[in-house]
Amino acid sequence: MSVLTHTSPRAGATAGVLAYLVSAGAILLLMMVFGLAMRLEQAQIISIGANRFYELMTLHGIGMVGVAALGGAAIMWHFLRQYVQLSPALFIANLVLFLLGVVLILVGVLWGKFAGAWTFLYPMPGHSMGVWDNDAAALFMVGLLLIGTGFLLLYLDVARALIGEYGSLAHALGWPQLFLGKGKYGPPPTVVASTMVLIVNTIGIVSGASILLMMLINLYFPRFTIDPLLAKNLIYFFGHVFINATIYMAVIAVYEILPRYTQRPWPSNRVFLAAFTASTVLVIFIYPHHLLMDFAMPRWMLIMGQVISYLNGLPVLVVTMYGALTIIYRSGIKWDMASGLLLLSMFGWAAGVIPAIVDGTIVINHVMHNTLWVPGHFHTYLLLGMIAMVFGFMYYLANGSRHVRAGMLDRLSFWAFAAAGMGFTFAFLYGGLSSVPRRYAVHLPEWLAYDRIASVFAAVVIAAALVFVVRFASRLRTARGGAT
Ligand code: HEM
Ligand SMILES: [Cu+2]
Repeated sequence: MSVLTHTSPRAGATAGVLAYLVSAGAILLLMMVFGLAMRLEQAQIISIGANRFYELMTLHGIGMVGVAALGGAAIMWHFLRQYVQLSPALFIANLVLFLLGVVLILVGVLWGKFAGAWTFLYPMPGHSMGVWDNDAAALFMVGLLLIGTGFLLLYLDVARALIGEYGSLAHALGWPQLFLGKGKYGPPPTVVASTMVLIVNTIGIVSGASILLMMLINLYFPRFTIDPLLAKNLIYFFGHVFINATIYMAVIAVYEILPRYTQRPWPSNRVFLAAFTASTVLVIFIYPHHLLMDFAMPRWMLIMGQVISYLNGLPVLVVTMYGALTIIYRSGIKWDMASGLLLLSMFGWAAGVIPAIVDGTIVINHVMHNTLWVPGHFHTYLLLGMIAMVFGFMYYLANGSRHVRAGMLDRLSFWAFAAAGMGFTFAFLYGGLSSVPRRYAVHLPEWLAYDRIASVFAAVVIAAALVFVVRFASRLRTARGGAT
């Protein structure tokens, strides 16, 4: 088993990986524009009306989660392929199902006017007060089911490949090294992270699919009712796990690219293995932090949600930060767009976790939860963390998997993205501090200043993202044939 991760024979991306990234880039830009439109509506600069706002909010929420999953899967698949035999056909099948799902969702929302948010909370999809009909809700939910099915197939293939190579998932997580002291280092970080993601996401997707099926039956046979609290638990379990898994897939870019740049290995020592095993368990039990306001929930579950919220993200975040800093320190690394974006992503991820820990505290949650504080938290770690990792990976491929000095426009876009991204997320956090509710199409005059400043920052973020995506799309040929 190789400890060194920078000795891969081939580094060029397959057409499948490029198709994933081009799709993710295109959908990302569109969803960012929808996000800007929402902010402009709240700022009362444009007026699209509340119904349109909630349609865009639904599309933006689900679309961005999808983009994150697609980008993360591309990173995971690209690097995991060095160690195990993955099926290219299933990889493509997932993309096809994804795009089919996107079409159904777009039709359900833009034509059918479904606007029940990406969290499709029961019983809202079936009780629209005349805004949309059951078929629109069904299109949205079937679209989600298709997307979930695609990812499930992908993860089953990952499981098959990992078990084929390492014997069992426990081995792939490095348990013999962690618990039995067999050798100093476990499987490569990419293998460990992929194993974690496949375990938690398979459970998450199956829960999501089961509640979607129940709700689809309920739409057409309303006598088949569902316990709303059970539904909420299943939905948030699925949602929490699925969006969290995206960052554990994307962080593989950090584990693979920084070692290549610094010519230093990133070994999976015991601390690393322990962090991933801990997170594998914790990410499953943490989701009640979304239900802290539901008084009908058993008290012990809420306390568990609070306590685990403090613990969950930290182990992997800390070992990754520590690993990244030690690997960079005195390595003489030459900075370029890929390594710069990856370093920014570490910062964005860490910064985004802080407001989450604050909000995961029950007494604070009762005041903050339905405010813009929460979008402030997740936009920080998703936009400046997760999406920055995807952009870093795009540059890495676009540069032929080599270090390439960044040009003026790229550099300018980098700093614009970082600065405006922070300004944009701070505007959400400040809104939260001033008790501005989230998911409101109409804002009070006192709140408009935040909305307007945020709109300017959002426009700058979009311009920078456009540069990143166009740069990548124009260098697909280099990305295909890259060499280390
Ligand atoms: C230019 C970039 C972006 C802009 C302008 C933007 C804007 C917005 C706005 C205005 C909202 C609604 C906030 C509210 O009033 O409740 C929102 C919600 C949301 N955004 Fe973004 N966003 C951006 C990037 C992202 C990214 C990169 C992601 C994830 C990868 C993301 C995921 C979400 C999610 C999941 C929601 C929650 C929707 C809901 O409450 O149902 N956004 N965004
Ligand atoms: Cu959560």
